[in-house]
Amino acid sequence: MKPYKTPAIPASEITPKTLFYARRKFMRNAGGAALTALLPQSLWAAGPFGDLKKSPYAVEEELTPRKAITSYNNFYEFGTGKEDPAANAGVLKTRPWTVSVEGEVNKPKVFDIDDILKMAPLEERIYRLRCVEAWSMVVPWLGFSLAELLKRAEPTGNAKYVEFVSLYDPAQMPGQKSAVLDWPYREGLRIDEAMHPLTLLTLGLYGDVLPNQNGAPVRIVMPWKYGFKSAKSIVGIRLLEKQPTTSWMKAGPNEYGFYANVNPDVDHPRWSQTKERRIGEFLKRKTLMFNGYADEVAPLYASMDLQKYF
Ligand SMILES: Nc1nc2c(c(=O)[nH]1)N[C@H]1C(S)=C(S)[C@@H](COP(=O)(O)O)O[C@H]1N2
Ligand SMILES: [Mo]
Repeated sequence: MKPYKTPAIPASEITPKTLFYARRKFMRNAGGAALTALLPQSLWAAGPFGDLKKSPYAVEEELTPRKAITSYNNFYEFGTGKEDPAANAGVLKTRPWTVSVEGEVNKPKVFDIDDILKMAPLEERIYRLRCVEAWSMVVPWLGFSLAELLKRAEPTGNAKYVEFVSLYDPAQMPGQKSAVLDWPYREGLRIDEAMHPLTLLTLGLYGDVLPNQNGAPVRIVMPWKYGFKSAKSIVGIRLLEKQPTTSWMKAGPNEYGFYANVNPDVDHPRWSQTKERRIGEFLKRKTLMFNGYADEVAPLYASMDLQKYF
């Protein structure tokens, strides 16, 4: 992994949104509590999403600049370099787009992306994202709990796991011509993890639709797990009785476990997970258990050996 430098922001990028963040920071420095409540929505939601429901799950941390979130990515379908997705994902056609929900459900469904967008009120969720490569970001996502979508398909009593399948289309995704991963990208969760309200079906960031390099038109975001669990550009969700094998488990079974909970006490075989570099910062910070979401999610793993189920 190459060291990351925050790109300088050109004058053309100084938009109302940028001003908004400057103001937000100023207010925090001035000691203002409940700062989001004081801010005009109009500056925040300069994108197509006017009414954003306030989320109880947003962390109050300085946001990673939009420029960094959209130019330093992992999206191997578009290449393995951090700058490849921003350079190559522009061609991805995100309409028409459907997401099928199938398997152990009473009502299998194929949802159109434009219906998903209207399915539930969009919330802004400011989440930490911790990559397994020991860097992190703070991202203002837009979306709603995945449970909202899953419940419409009525999972059966046999639905113990959920599998996410990303788009397979080598004509649009040049990275799929290489066998670096077993395509299509597949990820998975236990059903209780998938139904947890923190699990976000994500449709946008920074008040706008998802940029292609961040997984347009729809992706998952799992804030307490390493970033690779947050599958991008998904076209299928399968409810299963048995635990699926994910693309990363196939690529490196000793390195990428099924659970992949952020855990500073369990090293990756090739590096420590005790610290992380917040993109844009110089000094490393300590990695938090479950990426700081232990109060919410530790009960899901109460009886599990987290060294074994890494
Ligand atoms: N389909 C797909 N989803 C993916 C990946 C990928 O290569 N392909 N990379 C993952 C990894 S390793 C990370 S860290 C996050 C990065 O998300 P971001 O680029 O929006 O920050 O996406 C995850 N989702
Ligand atoms: Mo990652």
